[in-house]
Amino acid sequence: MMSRRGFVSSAAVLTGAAVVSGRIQAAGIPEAPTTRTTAMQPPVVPSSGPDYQPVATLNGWTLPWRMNGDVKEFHLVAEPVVREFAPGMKANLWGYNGQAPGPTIEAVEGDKVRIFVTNKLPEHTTVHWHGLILPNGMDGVGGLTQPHIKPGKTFVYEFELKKSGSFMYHPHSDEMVQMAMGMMGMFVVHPRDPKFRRVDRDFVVIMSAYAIDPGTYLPKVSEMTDFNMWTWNSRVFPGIDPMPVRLGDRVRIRIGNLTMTNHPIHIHGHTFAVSCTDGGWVPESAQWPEATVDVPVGSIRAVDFLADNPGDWALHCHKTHHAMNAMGHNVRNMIGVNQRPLAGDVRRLVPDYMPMGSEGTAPMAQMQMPLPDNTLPMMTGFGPFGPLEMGGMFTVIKIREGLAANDYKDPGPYKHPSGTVAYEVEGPTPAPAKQSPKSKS
Ligand SMILES: [Cu+2]
Repeated sequence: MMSRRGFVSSAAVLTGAAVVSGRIQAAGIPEAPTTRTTAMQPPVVPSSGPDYQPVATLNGWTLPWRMNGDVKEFHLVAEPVVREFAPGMKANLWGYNGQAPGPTIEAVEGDKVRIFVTNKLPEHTTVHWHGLILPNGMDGVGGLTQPHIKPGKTFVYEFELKKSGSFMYHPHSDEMVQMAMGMMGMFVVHPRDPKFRRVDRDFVVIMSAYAIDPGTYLPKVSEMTDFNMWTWNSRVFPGIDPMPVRLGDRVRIRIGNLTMTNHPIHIHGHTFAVSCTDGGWVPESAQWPEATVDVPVGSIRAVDFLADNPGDWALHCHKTHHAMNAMGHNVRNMIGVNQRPLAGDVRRLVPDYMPMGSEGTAPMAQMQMPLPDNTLPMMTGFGPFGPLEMGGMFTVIKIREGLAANDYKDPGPYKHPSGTVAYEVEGPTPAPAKQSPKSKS
């Protein structure tokens, strides 16, 4: 990732010209930082202006900016990108500044922002600022509020951030294709009052879904229902960063949904409450505890919780097909079916044939089955006790004592205090006691 300090200082030279003319000239466009890494970049601590707790974008980054007078300037470049979903699978997507999703934009309530958008796609685009209150002509709906941004052209969006909260950006132009190709990002506006709803760790996840046939690289953009890659920040388990958290931290997870269905997001070992939506902050008096929060299509739910229970806690979509990778949809249910007599016949035609599924699909997660190129196992990932049999929208919140404030390194597996892990009964299992008819009351 480029150095933000270098970006800010080189940009200072350009200050002035644009402000005087009122209309931006091409020479006044800030450089567009780009990154190709899927490793989470450290949160960008504010060096000027009001203090805030910067967000950590899983497998992502925050877009650097420059100050031009009293305006914060950003530069998004819409372009084709290659995104690794997890080691072993890449997809040809469209995104911003080298990645899909695009970088998270962070600013402060009351900031004036100027966002340059350069189109390097083969077709026109726009950017809609989802949830933000702004002048109609800055809303980014192609054809309705502005002309489309043609390939090779740069447009400018300028507005003041009227309120803090959790927002998104995405095209409002050939939406079905451009969002199915991965074009989206989060837009976090921090409160001007540094103490307002302050947390110690603030994670950002945007959910997108893709239909990518095993062995291929390109999403099927006209798919409406049958997606097979359910992603957080265009990553799937085990490619999704864990969330390292210090015991006692107040934690926020902002979850945006730009897929075509809802996602009930479930936390283990804790309860959380929805603190913010893409409409704004939820008053504390209107919150209630939950262990699962449904994130509807085209919306954001930010959940807050106190990390008071150390361990490795799963966080995942509770739709089981969304916590697995491709190939899960057309498997026949063979549980209880004796396939042995048939297997010999099939092997005469297909010598490598292996009957599977009579005892469930867990055995598949334990063996390294041959897969087409660029295809992830349906159920995968290993933990200290064995296979996790997961994929898709799944990660682990790792709550540990004594982590440093800005330490987001994976602390490794949790060391359970002795006597706190489920264990096997020793000796033969006794037959269950039968209830006698007489004991019925
Ligand atoms: Cu889901």
